[in-house]
Amino acid sequence: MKQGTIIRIISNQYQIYSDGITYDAKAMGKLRKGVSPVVGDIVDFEKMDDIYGIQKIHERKNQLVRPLIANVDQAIIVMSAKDPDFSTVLIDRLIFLISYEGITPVLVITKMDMIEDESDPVYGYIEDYKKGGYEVYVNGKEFDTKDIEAAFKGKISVLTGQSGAGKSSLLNRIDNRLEIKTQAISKALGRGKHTTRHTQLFEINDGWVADTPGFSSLDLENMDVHIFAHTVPDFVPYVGKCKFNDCIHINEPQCAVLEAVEDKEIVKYRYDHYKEVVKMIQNKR
Ligand SMILES: Nc1nc2c(ncn2[C@@H]2O[C@H](COP(=O)(O)OP(=O)(O)OP(=O)(O)O)[C@@H](O)[C@H]2O)c(=O)[nH]1
Ligand SMILES: [Mg+2]
Ligand SMILES: [Zn+2]
Repeated sequence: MKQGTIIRIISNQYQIYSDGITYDAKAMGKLRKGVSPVVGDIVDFEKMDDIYGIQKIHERKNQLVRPLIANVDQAIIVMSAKDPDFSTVLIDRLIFLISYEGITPVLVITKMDMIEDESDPVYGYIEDYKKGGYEVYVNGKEFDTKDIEAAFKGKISVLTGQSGAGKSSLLNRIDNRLEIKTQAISKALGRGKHTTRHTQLFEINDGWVADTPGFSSLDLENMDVHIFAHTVPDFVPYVGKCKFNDCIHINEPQCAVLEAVEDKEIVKYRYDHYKEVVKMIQNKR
């Protein structure tokens, strides 16, 4: 029996990477009745007559639904400085979603080559996110990618962000042998479809990076406001310090998060994005 990682799925054909070799395999009947393997799964497989069969899926550390991928160590939020416009609302929605799933968010701001004005507001936003405790990388055409490659080392990373943000282009810049299809945004957005359609893992720096069709909206139906209040990374240093254990940092007395916003330790617009999502979750119930 061999063990490997599922790096790609095309209809019911699974590509498994194991010890430097990629195998094509099928899911065995006994598996298919229960859970289907997804990209990122660690599986046991063996040769059956002329094909390889997946016999067992190892327990998942976590799982994202859109994109469908398991065992993610970190999610790279790719946001363009412009074209499409930089949006703190979008970044924060993705941070909330990813953190709620127990996955660490990392930011990459692309298309910085298109920013000419040194006083562009994007620089201020980058500082705000750094201050919030996030790892932030900037990139663009002709930029060096060494720092981002180092961040991929030994991990399973998933790229996420709106269509046209430059996710596939970033991977091509890191390794030009990948030759992933990219497309000018006017076309991509005009059709309302992503250029990248399938989730696939690429090997970069002893790690795996998933290029995905990207954007995934908040699944408010399934979000619990109390869990949410404890998983926003910016708030983590403060949550234990609120007067009430079940504080959701909206209007409770002696709330350490509200005090931090007051003291400008937490950036106000970022707190407001949190508050909007709390209201949205509450209105769903
Ligand atoms: N100037 C500049 N253009 C870029 C940069 N990154 C991407 N682009 C352009 O932006 C467009 C969209 O890039 P893609 O890499 O296809 O975007 P994506 O995020 O993979 O989009 P989907 O697959 O649709 O989700 C392409 O025309 C790229 O050439 C960059 O850093 N600088
Ligand atoms: Mg793409
Ligand atoms: Zn609080």
